[in-house]
Amino acid sequence: GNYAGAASKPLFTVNSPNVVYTDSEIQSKYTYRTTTVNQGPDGKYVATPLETLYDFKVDRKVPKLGVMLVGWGGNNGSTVTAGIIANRRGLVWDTREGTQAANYYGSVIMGSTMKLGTDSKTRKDVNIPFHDVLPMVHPNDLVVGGWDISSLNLAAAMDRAKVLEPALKTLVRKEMAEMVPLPSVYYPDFIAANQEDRADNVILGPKACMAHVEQIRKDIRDFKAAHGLDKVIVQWTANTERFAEILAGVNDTADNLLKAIEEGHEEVSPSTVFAVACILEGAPFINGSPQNTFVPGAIELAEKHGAFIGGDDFKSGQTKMKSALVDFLISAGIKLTSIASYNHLGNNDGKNLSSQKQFRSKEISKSNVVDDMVEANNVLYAEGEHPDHTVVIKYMPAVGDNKRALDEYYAEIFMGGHQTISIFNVCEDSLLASPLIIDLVLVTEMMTRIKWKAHGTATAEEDAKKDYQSFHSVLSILSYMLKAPLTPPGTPVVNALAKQRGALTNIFRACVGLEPESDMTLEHKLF
Ligand code: NAI
Ligand code: DG6
Repeated sequence: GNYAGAASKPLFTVNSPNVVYTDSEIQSKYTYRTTTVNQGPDGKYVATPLETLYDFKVDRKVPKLGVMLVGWGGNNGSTVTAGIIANRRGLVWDTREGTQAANYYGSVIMGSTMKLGTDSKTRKDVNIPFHDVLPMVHPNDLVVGGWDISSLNLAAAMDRAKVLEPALKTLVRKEMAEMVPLPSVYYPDFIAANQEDRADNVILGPKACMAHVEQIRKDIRDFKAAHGLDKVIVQWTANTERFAEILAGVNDTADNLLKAIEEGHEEVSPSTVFAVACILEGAPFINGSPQNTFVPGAIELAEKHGAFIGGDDFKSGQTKMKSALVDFLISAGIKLTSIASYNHLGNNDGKNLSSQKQFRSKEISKSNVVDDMVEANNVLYAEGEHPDHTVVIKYMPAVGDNKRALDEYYAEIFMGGHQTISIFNVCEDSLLASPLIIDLVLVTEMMTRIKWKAHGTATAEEDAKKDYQSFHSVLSILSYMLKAPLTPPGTPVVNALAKQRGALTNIFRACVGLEPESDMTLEHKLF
């Protein structure tokens, strides 16, 4: 792996006049080829191939990275922390089925591979770990901290979560017990009333104010200094909040949002206060829950400060399956007509979601995930036509973190026939979410070290003088890990899982001057 601070020797190098490796950077010239379309008055289309030449540069220095979780003492927060410790220490523990070793299963970056190319001799694919495509932080090197409105230390929090095996908990208990969440902001109206008994670790004051923003900024700075970190990334894995109302003059612009915080407006949520603090502090902020943390004013503020944000809502079990299955059905030309999705779960997330307003946030993020696939198929669906889609979530304490998700997909096939697909998905919710938390951190950090500039808008000399820029503040590249991907204002949302992975893979490839993986494999067809 790569160790913090070192630009370690990469697993592969690219042999091309367009790619230059220096000690500190990988520089590439990359031609992005796309297609622009015009519709004529006769309704016919003209498709024109378009080329843009970009310079990319990747900073090769892997930083010492901290991650601060809001909701650190929750099921996800305690599970991901124990998981990182277990991996870092290479732990092996007893289970009733035998020994189990720590792993990063479920992490795209740590557990999956990417085709690098075709072996010149054997003509077989050469696949490499995703983590080796660019010089990325290794999760074992992450320093974890964060906030929670509950004061339990992380060892007690992992007991409360009831996710991990006792033998593993024993091995990490000492280290976990020394980790105590910082006090957090708590505005009771935003989460379920049934959470109140947890809130014994709160920064005083029941609604937004600048003092809260400043306290969070100070917490980030102190954490950075205490651990000698180069960068900190903050992630919301706290309770699902209700939606904030979008109000003119309050959260519609960056200036209004800052004013609303100063004036203690009641429609500013804790998660938005965290987002604002992170944006002002230059720490990337990712929202792992469904609520509208990124009100228009927060997005504008991020753009103004060139700060990275991403969201919303981790896409772990049922929805990940949905965004793959619906992609398959509709791409196969099968007319999906309804999806009925039921969940029951018994963890604290389920308890919070048993309250109507918080459920509504989740219902929205779980419901919009097929829109782009339906809209893209104007053969099967008329304008405005949409499959029926219902989402039900019930709190069932007995099943704890072992969420049950039952889905029925009903589709119309050839000549009026029907296909019914029924899925029963059982999984430990936090064991699916933890690797996503890691991926979101690793990819976000990587994006802070990639810069680009475009050619072709001026002369070669003027192109050369242009400054490099960062990607847009809203990191839609994170979509694969998120249910309701946030995209730069005015740009489309992509939910189809294969496309989301394609974007992630191919942007990483472009940064080292490699063509997108097109899967055409002409080398195996034209010879
Ligand atoms: P949890 O309820 O166990 O943990 C949430 C933690 O946040 C609690 O410890 C709570 O005390 C704390 N908290 C609440 N308000 C806070 C605030 N203002 N500041 C700091 N801490 C605060 O829930 P879990 O299972 O860890 O899930 C966390 C979030 O992630 C939920 O919103 C859930 O909907 C979302 N999520 C979880 C997925 C999963 O697969 N586990 C997938 C998608 C989203
Ligand atoms: C039940 O729907 C509770 C939710 O928090 C989900 O478990 C969580 O959002 C994961 O959802 P999904 O659809 O990605 O499995």
